[in-house]
Amino acid sequence: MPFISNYETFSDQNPHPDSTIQKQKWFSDEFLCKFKGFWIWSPYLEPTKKVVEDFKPLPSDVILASFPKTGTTWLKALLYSIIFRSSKEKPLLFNHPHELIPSLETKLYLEESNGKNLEFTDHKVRILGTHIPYQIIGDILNSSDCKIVYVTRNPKDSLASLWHFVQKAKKFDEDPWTVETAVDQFCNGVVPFGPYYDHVLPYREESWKRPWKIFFVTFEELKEDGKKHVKRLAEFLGCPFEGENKEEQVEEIVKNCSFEILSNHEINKSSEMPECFPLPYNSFFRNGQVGDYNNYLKPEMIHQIDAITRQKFHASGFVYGI
Ligand code: PAP
Repeated sequence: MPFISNYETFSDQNPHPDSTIQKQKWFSDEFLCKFKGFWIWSPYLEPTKKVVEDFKPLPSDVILASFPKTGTTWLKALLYSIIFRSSKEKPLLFNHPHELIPSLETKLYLEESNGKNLEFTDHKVRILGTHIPYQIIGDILNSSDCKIVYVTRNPKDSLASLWHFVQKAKKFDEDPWTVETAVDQFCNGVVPFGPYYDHVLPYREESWKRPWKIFFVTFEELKEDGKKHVKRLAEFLGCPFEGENKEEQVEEIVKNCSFEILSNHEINKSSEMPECFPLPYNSFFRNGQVGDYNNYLKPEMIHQIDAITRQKFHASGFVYGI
């Protein structure tokens, strides 16, 4: 059975009609397809192409871009809480962040409506997620005055998080997806929306060139000083915190979006499956720690990833990820 049910999955038994598409096994019977230099998990290939063909951001849109497992769910909760903070309703208590803030290629263009349900919100500001790399979606995002928020996370925690996430997807008795394989694939860039390093660097570079357009933040920075970055985000989004109780407002948002609080809402603890995703709501919340990779990656794996991090990040002036 394919990992996802409502979009076609291509495999050796069911090849993609365009046989020129380069494919690589990811795990079990799941494949990644090469698209414009990046590896896209096969069910997301067509939706990604549709985003590229069809999506036109509005100037008021806020786009949350990220590589998978780097803090997307957390940022969705934070952005929603910052932007709609005056609302009396508290939808985060009853709605999963991924449903409150849908992603382009994994939801809005995944379903048959082909992006028509982009009119999903009554709010003046649409917040939309995407994992599509800057090299593919950059021109589209630059075609309007929309704002982009990019979150990243150190490569080893991102990889460990992805490995755990995938373990929930399948019974791996006959064809296990080992940490060794996951590390090798990651180091070779064969990972959904990867290579990871090629995903992170252009968003970072653009945020340096045009800080009014792209806000770049790391998972670790948010963990260290959530208040500081929530204030910065609000300023970037043009809705700075004001008034006598502004410190309390910021504290409240940081607290309500913390792993401890967010992961304890019934909806986020639920083992039910969301409508368009084959993993339960609770699979987006594991432990949200920094450095948890130490519990899963062997020293030689850490060396292998660190060597690439030095070569890709440090050599280009981004001293991060080790
Ligand atoms: P996605 O790209 O599939 O949406 P994403 O939300 O980016 O996934 O990553 C999930 C990770 O964020 C999980 O990390 P872990 O496996 O290392 O635990 C998840 O626990 C973590 N996470 C989710 N919400 C929060 C939060 N509020 N604070 C900190 N970490 C969080």
